[in-house]
This record gives sequence, structure tokens and C-alpha cells, in this order.
Amino acid sequence: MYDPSALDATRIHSPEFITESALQIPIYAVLREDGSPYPDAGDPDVAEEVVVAMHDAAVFTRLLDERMLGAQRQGRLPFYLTCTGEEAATVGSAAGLEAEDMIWPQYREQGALRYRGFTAEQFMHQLFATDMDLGKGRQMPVHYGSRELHYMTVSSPLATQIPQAAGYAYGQKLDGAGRCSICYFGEGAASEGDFHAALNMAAVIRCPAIFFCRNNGYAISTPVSEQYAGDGVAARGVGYGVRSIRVDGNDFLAVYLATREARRQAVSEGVPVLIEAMTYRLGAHSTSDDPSGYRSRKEEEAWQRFDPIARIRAYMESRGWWDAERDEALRQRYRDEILAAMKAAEKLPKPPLERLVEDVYAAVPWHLAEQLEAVKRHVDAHPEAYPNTAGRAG
Ligand SMILES: Cc1ncc(C[n+]2csc(CCOP(=O)(O)OP(=O)(O)O)c2C)c(N)n1
Ligand SMILES: [Mg+2]
Repeated sequence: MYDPSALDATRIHSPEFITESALQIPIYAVLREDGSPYPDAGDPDVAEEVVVAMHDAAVFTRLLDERMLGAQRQGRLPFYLTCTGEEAATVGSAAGLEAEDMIWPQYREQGALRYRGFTAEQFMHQLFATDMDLGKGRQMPVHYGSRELHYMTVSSPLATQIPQAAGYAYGQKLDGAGRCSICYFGEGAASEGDFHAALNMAAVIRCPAIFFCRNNGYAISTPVSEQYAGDGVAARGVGYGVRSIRVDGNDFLAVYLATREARRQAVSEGVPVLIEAMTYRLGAHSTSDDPSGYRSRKEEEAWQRFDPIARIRAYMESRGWWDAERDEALRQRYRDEILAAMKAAEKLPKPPLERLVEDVYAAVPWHLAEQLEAVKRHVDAHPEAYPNTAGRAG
């Protein structure tokens, strides 16, 4: 740490400003677009099992997203949010952690959850709010959480997870069990005050937290050119005294190796690290959004070339770890599994309506009891709109 208030701080004698472009952080990349390693990257130090497992989770996630987008369009699901194009960023980073490190998601990290082992059935219980949903069916789709998999429940208000992750990571350090936290957020969320408070706090009190920014070019319809004027998000880490790196977010190996190294430093030195993964949101923000109103087909097509899954597949094939036959078999298995899990979840009972008002107060207060009765009368009046819902007005 350099203390600018120190009496012996360096002095200059003409008014020279550091320019806003002084810091231009390069991008760490291992694989080229065609899946071959950059010569300077050497022989990538990533085991075959890890590469195959990352690809597996990414393929599942891509297929899940495609099917659920379709389900929303068919009116079977009220809302969905894909992570298409960003699988390397979330799966690759999850693979660089230990299974008991805590994950603090934003909402587009289903790939990390899948890497940890969340099943097709568990995804469907949450999406279709069945009686078996770990979140008791109270949340809108994609708000996953799993205590068993150390995956904190998604919360809609942007950036709340960032200071929470810093505080939790501090607790992990005090525990002394050698664990850390990874906190995901978009470049849009990095404009919230919470981001700045979290980074400063984490740097000052030295929290083993990996702040992982998915810079996917957009915050809904706002492109990065209208979000910030500096050198992206990684440069902000430097300002707070947090060691920072920018990686090619569509390169599984670069993301994995950067996160593995960030984890090593975070845990062994007890410090925060910032990773900015440069990627592109190939899909819409959510099923409530239509990107044709604010970006061109041409731009989207240009990014298709950088598809992370195609890139890692080409790498796997070049090493003899994968082939077209295995690829098709995997895809068919996951398509079948996802479809079967969806059909089963659609038929399962919804949680009892009483669950809506439980778990906050020791006894249900009168105003919530009144509201519950009103909900029951409403459900009674429109049973066709609430299939599988038990709990009629009593
Ligand atoms: C505090 C708050 N403000 C606004 C919103 C509405 N909102 C939801 S997602 C989003 C964009 C976030 O963009 P980014 O962080 O880049 O993540 P991305 O969607 O690109 O993955 C906004 C503005 C919100 N959920 N919470
Ligand atoms: Mg974004």
C-alpha cells in the first residue's frame, strides 16, 4: 500500500495530471477463437476431467436455457432469463473454486450452479414453483439457491450480494477453514453504490472474496458506452487497492486459470481479488426484453463467432478428448432429461397457500391472515388459472 499522505511522498513540480487513459488493462486469454492455444500461453495446465466437466455443465446450461425460453413462449412459464454466450464466464470460474467456497450470484449464473451439481429436477422445482422447491415456491423463476451446494439465493435488487459477500468472506477468514467467496455481478450492477462500498471494505479489512464481474456489454438496453467512461470495471479494483485482472470471458481455460489463481491468493493471503470477464449477452436481457429495439443483428452475429462452447469443443477435439458422436449423445441425453423433468414438474402440486405467510413471524399477524384469505378467495374464483394449487377458502 502506498500512503499518499506520508511526509516522504513523491513530489512533482509541474501540474501533470494522470490521464483517464493511463490504465489500459490487457485481456488474459489462453485459447484463440478456433480453440487453439496462443503460442505464448504454453501448454494449458488444465486437466482433461476439468475441461470435460466444464463443457458438460455448459452444454446442459445452454440446452436448459433454450428449452425454458421455449417454455416461456408457450405460456408454460411466466419468466425466464438465459445466460447464452456467458457459459465460460460462470462455469469456468465455478470450476476454479473448491466445492465448499460460497457462491454469491447475481441472476445469470445458472452455469455455476449446474457445475456444482444442481439437477434438472431441482431447476424445474424452482422454475415451476413446485412443493419441492428449495425456496418453498415463493420466488419468481431463476431465483435459485442451495444451502447444500453453498449457493446463496438470488435476490432481485441489484448489487446487494456484493457487500454481503465481502462480509461473509471476512467471516470465512475468521473461521480459518481455508474457504473463500466468489461474488458475481454484471458491469451494470457495478455502477451501484454497493459495489464501491464492498470493494473498499474488502480491501481495507482484507476479505478473501473474489469479485467476479461479467462484463457482457449491456445492462438491459444500456450499452457499456453509456455506462462508464473509464477502463471498464477492472480499473476500479486498482483504485480500491484490490488486485485485478481482465480475462477473455468466452475462454473457459483463461477464466478457469484466472479464478484458480485468484482463489489461491485470496485464501493464502487473505485478500480480495477482482476478475473482469469480457463477454457478450447473446440473448435478450430476459423474456420481458426485445433487443432488436436497441442493437443490430450485425452486432449479435459478430459475437456468435466467439461462442465459448464451440471454442472449448474445438480444443477438446484437437486433444482427442471429444468427438461428434459423444457430443450428440450428450446433447440428446440432456434434452431428454430436461424435457422429462419439466413435464413432471408441471404436474406436481404447488406449495400450500399458507406457506406464503409463514417463516417470518412466530404467529401469523392479522393483516397477513386477512391477505391470505383474500388470496384463497381469488384462487377459488379462478381455479383454471391456478392448476395444482391446493388451499381453498375455509
Ligand atoms: C437496484 C435495482 N435497480 C434496477 C433493477 C432493474 N434491473 C434488473 S437487471 C438490470 C441490469 C443489470 O445489468 P448487469 O448488472 O450488467 O447484468 P446483466 O443483466 O447484463 O447480466 C436492471 C437495471 C434492479 N433489479 N435492481
Ligand atoms: Mg451486463
